[in-house]
Amino acid sequence: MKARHLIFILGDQLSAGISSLEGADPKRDAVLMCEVTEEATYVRHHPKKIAFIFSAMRHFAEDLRQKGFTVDYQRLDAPGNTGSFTGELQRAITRFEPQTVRITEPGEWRVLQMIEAWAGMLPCPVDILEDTRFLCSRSEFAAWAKNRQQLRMEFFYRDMRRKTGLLMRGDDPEGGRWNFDAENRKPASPDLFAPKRQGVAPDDMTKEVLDLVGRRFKAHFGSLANFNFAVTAKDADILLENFIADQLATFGERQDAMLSSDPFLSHSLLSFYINAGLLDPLDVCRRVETAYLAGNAPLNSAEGFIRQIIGWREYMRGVYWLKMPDYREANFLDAERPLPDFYWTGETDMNCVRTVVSETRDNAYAHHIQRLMITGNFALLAGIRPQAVHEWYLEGYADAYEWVELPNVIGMSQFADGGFLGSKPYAAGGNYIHRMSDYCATCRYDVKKKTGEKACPFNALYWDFLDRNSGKLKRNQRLGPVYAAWSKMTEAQRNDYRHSAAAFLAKLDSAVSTY
Ligand code: FAD
Ligand code: DLZ
Ligand code: SF4
Repeated sequence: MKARHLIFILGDQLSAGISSLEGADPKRDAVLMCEVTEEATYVRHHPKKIAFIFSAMRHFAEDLRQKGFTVDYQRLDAPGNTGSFTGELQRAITRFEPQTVRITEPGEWRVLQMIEAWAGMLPCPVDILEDTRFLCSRSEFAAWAKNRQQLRMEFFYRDMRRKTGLLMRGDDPEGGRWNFDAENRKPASPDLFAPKRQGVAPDDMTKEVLDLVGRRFKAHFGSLANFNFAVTAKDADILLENFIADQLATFGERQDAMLSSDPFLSHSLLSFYINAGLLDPLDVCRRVETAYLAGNAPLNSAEGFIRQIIGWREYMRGVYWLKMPDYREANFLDAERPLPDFYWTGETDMNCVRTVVSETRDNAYAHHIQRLMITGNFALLAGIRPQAVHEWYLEGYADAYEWVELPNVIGMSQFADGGFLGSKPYAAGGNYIHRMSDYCATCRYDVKKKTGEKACPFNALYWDFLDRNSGKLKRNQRLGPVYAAWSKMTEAQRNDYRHSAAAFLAKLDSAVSTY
């Protein structure tokens, strides 16, 4: 078949309404989708993430065929698969001889560079279309950010509320406040009556993918066992409905809590589907708003949830495109320690870190506070190189694409951008973890002890981090009270912290990653 447009759909563009398909004509246009080694291995993605994407891609291709489209779908193990987007596109062009290639702008800077290079090497033009699944385009965000010395999510979020009308009463926010976070910082206890989380049993197409991924990506960190992700928009929608019915009401109050017996608490587990295109972010928010308006969820839950999506998610994307490519190399605190081996093995006596790493390995998921305040916080305090931390997150989570993962890691979690994205480092000692989780109760370390071999390592590391970085952080207004507390300590106390941290870090350095 000769095609008018060859429409190239990437693995995180699985939305029926994707801009590259707008106005497409099944009689005249063809679709290209391809599984390629380059995408699966440029970092060693978690096998569950690869399986999710491949299976969702195969199901999406089937849906397009049902709609009458010719879909050129190249499986990873298809004979002749070149293993790269560029190679697969070149092969497809010889088959379809299209007048133009159409593609929606990719999520990652790396892929955009690749696509922009196609213009000079292909026999036809390449149309790069805006990704209209985001509320705020790249240029709109750049205009918002222009002339601001500091960006703050909260102000951006208010604009997105006004733009969408979500939870608005005329010009005012529902409930008289923009943000109900103060009500969302409670610890949790196990909820024995919580409805069981529903997953989706793999169908034959998914089983075939699981077999392929199990064989090809054995060496990657992570387990394929108990794969139960939705791989179609229809099933993702059912999981969204379940979340709204069963968890949304308690989302707010349990948002910052961590429990050994419950890796998911009241979180939605929807980021995989939103990021890959199976769920539309604005539609998700509208349905949450409807549940609130119907009296099925309190405002602190609905507002908190909607803020994560139209606030944080959009803000992260905006910052990513504004700051790339330099953002990836940012290292404001000059942190140079390699990533410890236990980020891959989970073998550490720190119960909190062990739990989160093990859950990440098993589920390709950890919730926000686990990512921020356990594995992220530890890396920040220990001075791990931000780029190594970035790679770990990009590999470990099934929802990880650089546009959202990188600003969360480099900016929010590691403060490697020096405060461009957030106002202070998310650094905390053991007390915070003890207050928000039950991890400390069964830990070999004592969270109440400040220094010494038995003391919780987060305690001395916290003060040592502030001390080590005081030249760069001392003037940060939000850290004023902690630096005041540090200066009130006796020199002997301060030295105690320094020595304890040094002893711990020396042990850490003898166990660096060999993965
Ligand atoms: P919920 O807690 O139910 O939240 C609802 C939705 O809000 C999520 O599905 C997601 O779409 C959005 N959201 C919440 N927080 C954020 C945020 N900070 N940035 C962007 N969107 C947000 N999120 C990713 O999607 N991909 C990543 O690779 C990723 N890496 C992260 C790395 C670190 C160090 C940190 C601190 C956070 C990261 N996040 C990332 C944000 C957040 O942790 C996840 O979006 C969330 O845990 C996904 O689980 P959920 O769907 O159950 O979220
Ligand atoms: C993450 C990923 C993986 C593992 N594999 C593929 C693939 O084989 N084919 C594909 O089209 N997309 C894949 N993806 C998603 C891409 O990495 C993603 O589309 C780009 O990084 C742009 O965000
Ligand atoms: Fe983590 Fe410290 Fe608590 Fe152990 S005592 S679980 S290391 S915070």
